[in-house]
Amino acid sequence: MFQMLIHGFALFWLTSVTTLNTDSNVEVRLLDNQNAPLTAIFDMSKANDRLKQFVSDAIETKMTDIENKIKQQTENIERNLTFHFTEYLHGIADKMNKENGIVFRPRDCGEINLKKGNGIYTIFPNSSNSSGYTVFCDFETDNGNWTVFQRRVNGTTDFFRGWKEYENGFGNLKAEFWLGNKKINELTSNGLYELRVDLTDFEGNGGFAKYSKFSVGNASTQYKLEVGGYSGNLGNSYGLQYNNGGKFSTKNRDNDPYPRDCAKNYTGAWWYITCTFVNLNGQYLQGGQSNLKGITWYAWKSSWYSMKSSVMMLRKVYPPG
Ligand SMILES: [Ca+2]
Repeated sequence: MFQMLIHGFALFWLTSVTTLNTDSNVEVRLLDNQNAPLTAIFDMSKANDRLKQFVSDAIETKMTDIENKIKQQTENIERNLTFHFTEYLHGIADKMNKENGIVFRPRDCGEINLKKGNGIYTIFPNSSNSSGYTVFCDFETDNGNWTVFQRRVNGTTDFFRGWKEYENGFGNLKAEFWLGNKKINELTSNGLYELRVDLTDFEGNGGFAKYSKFSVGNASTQYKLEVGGYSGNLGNSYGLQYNNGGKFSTKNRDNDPYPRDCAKNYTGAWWYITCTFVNLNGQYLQGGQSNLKGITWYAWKSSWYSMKSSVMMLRKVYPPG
């Protein structure tokens, strides 16, 4: 009879245990409350250890089962979250790729995404020109993002050239070059641009001029210069401001109002008027000679001192707001 009672209790207990589920603390507590008198009865009645072991094993098995279920559920949640997160990341990546269709066609050095230091990059200033062309980008000077369009360093490249060559450009982007009036026009037509000029002399001094407004017109304007908003230390009153509104002239194309031919007199090619205080495409002269045919910026030296190096570069101005 007693044996049967024990079995009855055990059965009741096991039934309770088997109904236990993961999200029911109430049932666990209930079970605990039931365990206390049961255990007491077991102890008092000296129920056989085998049954106790059986019950204990049953609980443990169930707990392990619950544990596994929780583990599985957690894994499912993790998997779902990972899946959704991955989907989300793919979504972002796709969006970025679409945008990169534009980003990977930078119109100037400022729009280049992967800036791997100063050097040569391909840009696409004109949307109708699908192949683009290469330019030298300066990402270091004055917060970078400059597209370089002129450089003189040692006189290895002849700059006393004709109209077509100045129109299309010449020289070596890594050394001395003129990017070309067509390209300079195209570049400065993409918005508001600023100009920076860096010069060095043969004594180790450097100077710069910045113009907050810079553009070069198209061929029909004879690549007319518009420049304004000077800052820097090269000086402006006998600087480039004088050339504002000037048409471009070369040794075989005289567009200047001077009765004679400025390009020939100054052995260069520039936006001469009558004629100029700045002549950065003039002859490369060694050792700081004073000669108006040289690479000059009169305001800086108060003379026709010919520079050791010259760099001209442009950058898009993003108006605030
Ligand atoms: Ca003339």
